[in-house]
Amino acid sequence: MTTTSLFTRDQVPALHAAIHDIVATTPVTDIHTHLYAPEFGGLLLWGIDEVLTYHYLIAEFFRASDMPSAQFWALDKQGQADAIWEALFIRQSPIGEACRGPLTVLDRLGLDVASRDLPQYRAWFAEQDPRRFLETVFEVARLKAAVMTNDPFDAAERPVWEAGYAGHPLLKAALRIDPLLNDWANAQERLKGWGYAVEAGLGAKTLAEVRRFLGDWVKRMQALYMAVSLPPEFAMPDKGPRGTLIEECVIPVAHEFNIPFAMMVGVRRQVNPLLKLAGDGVGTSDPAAVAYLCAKYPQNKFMVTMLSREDQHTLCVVARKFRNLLLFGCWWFLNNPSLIEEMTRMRLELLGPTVVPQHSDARILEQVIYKWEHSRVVIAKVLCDKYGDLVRTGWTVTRAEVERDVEGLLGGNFWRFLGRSL
Ligand code: FIX
Ligand code: ZN
Repeated sequence: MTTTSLFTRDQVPALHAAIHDIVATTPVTDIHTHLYAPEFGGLLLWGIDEVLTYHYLIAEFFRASDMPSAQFWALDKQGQADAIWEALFIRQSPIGEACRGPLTVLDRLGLDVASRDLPQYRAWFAEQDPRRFLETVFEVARLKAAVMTNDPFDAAERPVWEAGYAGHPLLKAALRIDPLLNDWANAQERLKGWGYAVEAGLGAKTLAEVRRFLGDWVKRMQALYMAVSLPPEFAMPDKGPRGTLIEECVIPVAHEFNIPFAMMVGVRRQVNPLLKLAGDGVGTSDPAAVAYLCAKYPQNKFMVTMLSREDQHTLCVVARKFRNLLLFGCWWFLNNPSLIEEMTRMRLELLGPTVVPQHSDARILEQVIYKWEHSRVVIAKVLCDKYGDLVRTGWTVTRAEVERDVEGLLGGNFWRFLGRSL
């Protein structure tokens, strides 16, 4: 089949086959992950014990097991992985999405899932070299690049940047500024310690110094965008520190460097602190805050994902009004086949192919294999319906047109929104 293949209303099965093939094979830019380049040492998580102790699985473990949380946290990584394997994979069937993930990973890496032989899986992973393995995993997942989450407030990460880390061909940087926008009192102390003349009150001199801080780190990281996660209460305008810092510092610096400001809205942190990283929850948010920023700053670019299912429709309508807004991903508790399908359908119906339907949010290297394979299948299913409806009107579709649209959905739209190419 060539790129000029033309599909008519009489060729829906062939069209569907082409869509599945194109979505499965088009290289992805994964625009939000928590992966790191190997130069960041232990920050790049990989291996079966990391895969099994992913915080999604830890949350599920505490539902399925009666082990006291203190006992679980006292175990070493391998002990935790053993406990999770036993509770979620052996004593019940691993039908949840977070459980299915590791099984897809093992199978696609060539391991025997049917054997249920965790020690054998461990032995296989122990033989891998992280640098080569990173490339292997990106090949298996068909990723051409992924964007990291880079936090200058992180004591483990910061020194790598300060030592002159020079970048990685597969992993790009994004400047994450949660501590600055969500905890100004502590951030101010940190900035002062790093030589920025900031005071608790947000006077003109302090705001200028915060802008200098942001600019320094955008340059140092060559950040593709700045990003923050925000609680359900996030509102704009806001006369408090967060609103002031966004309007007086983040917006002008983002404009100066021509990079988007990404807002991930709706996370209620530490609903159950006993679960540590697994203890965060969700609340509904107000997409009007996004509309306010898009309308007031038309020369700025915004990327937004919202965590609650309830906010998705209103957010789509906001995006219809503002070309400076790029919707992305099915974040966290939304990254399940049924919800990816619902959201992708709604977005394509309201916004056409002008969105980035998915990011992986991978924290552990191998997760990109399952997160992308599972999402690609759902995206293809939705696209089959959409292109099918199209040709049934009498419109014709070429393979090249589907390839063009899918390239955009799987990352091209992100690069064009940035005004850059990989
Ligand atoms: O804030 C974020 O970027 C979230 O994605 C993470 O903090 C969260 O823990 C996660 O891994 C969700 O998938
Ligand atoms: Zn994330």
